[in-house]
Amino acid sequence: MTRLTPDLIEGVPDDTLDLDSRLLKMCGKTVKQLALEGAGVYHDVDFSKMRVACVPITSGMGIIGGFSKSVDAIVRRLGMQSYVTAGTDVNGFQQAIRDGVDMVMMADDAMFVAYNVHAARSTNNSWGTAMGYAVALKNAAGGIEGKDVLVIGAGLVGTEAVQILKSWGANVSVTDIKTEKAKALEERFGVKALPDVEDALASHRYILNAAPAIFPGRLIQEGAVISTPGVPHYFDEEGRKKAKAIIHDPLEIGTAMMAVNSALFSMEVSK
Ligand code: 2YJ
Repeated sequence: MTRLTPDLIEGVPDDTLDLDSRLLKMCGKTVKQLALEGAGVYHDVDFSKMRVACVPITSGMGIIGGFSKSVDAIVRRLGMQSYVTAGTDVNGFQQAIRDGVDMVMMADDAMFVAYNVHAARSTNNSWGTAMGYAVALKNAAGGIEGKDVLVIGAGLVGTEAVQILKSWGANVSVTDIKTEKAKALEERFGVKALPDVEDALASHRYILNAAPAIFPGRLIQEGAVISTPGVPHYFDEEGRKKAKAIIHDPLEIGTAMMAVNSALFSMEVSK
C-alpha cells in the first residue's frame, strides 16, 4: 500500500467543492452520492446522528501530518459528527469508546479501517478505494456491463476492483508489472491477465488504475475514462487532452466509501 505524504493531502480539508464539482462533471454525482451507491443505496441519507472519532496511530512509520485531520474533514462533509482524539493509538481508541462514538477511523502503514462499534464490523480502505473508484468509473462510462475494462495493478485495491467490476458484468482484464500476480487473479476470478502493461493500456478505453504508475499520453486512447486512485498521480498534457475523464483524489473517495459503508452497518436504511 502506498504511503501518503503530508504534501499529497495538504488541500484535503478545504477542497471538497472542487472535488464535488469535478465529479459532478465527470460522473454526474458527488462523493457522497458515489459512496452511497457503492453501498447499494440510491437515495440521500442523513448521517447527522453518526458520531465518529479519528484516532492518530503512531506505529510503524508514524503519524502523517494532516492525515487524521483530513479524514475528520471528509467524514464531516458526509454530514457526520467527527473529531480527532487527543490521545493516539490504544489510548485514543479508549477515549473514543469512553466518549460513546458510533464509529472509529484509524490507519497504520498496512491497514486503514472504519470500525462500526455497534455492529462490530469494519470496512477497510482497499475495498473502499476499489469500490469508490469502480462506482465513479461506472458512472463516468455511462454503465459498465459488457464493456472491456482494464484494471492496472494486482495488489490489494486491484484485486478488490477486479471482483467488483466482474460482478457488474464488465469484461475485465488485469495487468501488473509482476505478471505472475495478474496471472493469479486470472486463475482465481476468471478474468484475463495481460502480460504487457503498455499494450494493455493502449488497447483499453475504460481503466481503473490501482498501481503507482505514470502513463505517457501516447498510450492513452481518445475518450478514455480513467479512474485512478494510484499515487503518484501524473498525466501529461497529451493524456489529459485525450482522456474524457481522469478521476483522482488523494484520500477522499476511498475514505468516504469506507465511512458510508460502515455507518450503514448500524442504520436502518431502505435500499
Ligand atoms: O495516523 C496516522 O497519521 C498514520 N498512522 C496514518 C497512516 C496512513 N496510512 C497510509 O498511508 C496507508 N499506507 C495508505 C492509506 C491508503 C489511502 N488510499
